[in-house]
Amino acid sequence: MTNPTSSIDTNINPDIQSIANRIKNGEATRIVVLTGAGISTGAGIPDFRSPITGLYDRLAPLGLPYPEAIFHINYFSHTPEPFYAIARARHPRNLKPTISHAFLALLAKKGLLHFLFTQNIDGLEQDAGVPSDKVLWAHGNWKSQHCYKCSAHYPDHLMKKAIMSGDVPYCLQSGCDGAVKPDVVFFGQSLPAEFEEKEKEVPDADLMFVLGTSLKVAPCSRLPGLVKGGTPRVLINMEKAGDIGNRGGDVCILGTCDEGVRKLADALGWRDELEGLWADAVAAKGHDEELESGPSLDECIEKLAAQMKDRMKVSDGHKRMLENHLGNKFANILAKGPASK
Ligand code: CNA
Repeated sequence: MTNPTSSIDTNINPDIQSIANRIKNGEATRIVVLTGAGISTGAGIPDFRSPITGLYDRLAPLGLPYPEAIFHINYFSHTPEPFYAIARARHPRNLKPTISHAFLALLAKKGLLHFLFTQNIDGLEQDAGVPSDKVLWAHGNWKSQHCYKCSAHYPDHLMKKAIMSGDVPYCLQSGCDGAVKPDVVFFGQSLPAEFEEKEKEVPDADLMFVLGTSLKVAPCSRLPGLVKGGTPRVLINMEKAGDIGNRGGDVCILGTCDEGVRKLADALGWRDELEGLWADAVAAKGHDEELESGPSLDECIEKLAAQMKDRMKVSDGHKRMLENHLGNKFANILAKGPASK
């Protein structure tokens, strides 16, 4: 069977062609890119906000106070269990970069990528070959971990054990009882200091690509607004996002990121080079057998929901026992009458 997305498109949309012409004519040499979870859904990592397939909808059985709670530092500080219960299924482990990640690597290879802001924590940009000095992991990544309380480093091999078992790892420093957290920026935490520096360079862009993001999480959501008026902004996403499309020069390529970058590559005449770069990156990605096996995300959620229900039953049981106990005591007091002085 032939893959319809793999054949070269000769019927190119004029908006896409105009962006490609800009690049081919040397009018776009300082390209700034912002990526989000939608660039990695094709690699098998669910995004947050897509209905049904997104993580927030799938977490519903847990009855969290609000879906973001699992990634909020305040919630994690007293209830880290849900985060670790699903950590193994969400760990980027053996996931391969998508052709969209390879497109970014190709921009870098051609000297056109000024800078990439990624909101993703999966590290697939680097796996695809984007040089690390061209990327800001605005929300951190899974590559290291520290105690959320005292910031002590926690060893990689113990972290891997925790992810495999789903048990919360705790700080090894004596006297500290803080949970260990991967160096992912949680809601309620600050972004890396470098963000403010790099943000200042966005107005220098002569083209901006925004791929796979709902633009609902600040401060990255404000980056497209910093691009100078008249400079083209290209959104490649399943749906409209932010105000992209409202300015002259904006182009919205709606659909999957992978389809969108293939169309652009066709218009640029880069298609074969892109497919080759992608194939090499996929082949080069290492493989960790131990992390490969394990329950799926939905199985992890189901198991945790059952545990939470059991705990509720226990606390309901305690409540009933206490009510009975207090009820009996109260009845005894009433039977004895008021205590005499
Ligand atoms: P989001 O709010 O879940 O939005 C994702 C966007 O991508 C939505 O507009 C979707 O319609 C769109 N989308 C989904 N799949 C595709 C696809 N194949 N092609 C094109 N568009 C698609 O996620 P954001 O990134 O906007 O929000 C920022 C959060 C998400 C950050 O804090 C991340 O850490 C977090 N996140 C990261 C990952 C990851 O590292 N891969 C996964 C899930 C969430």
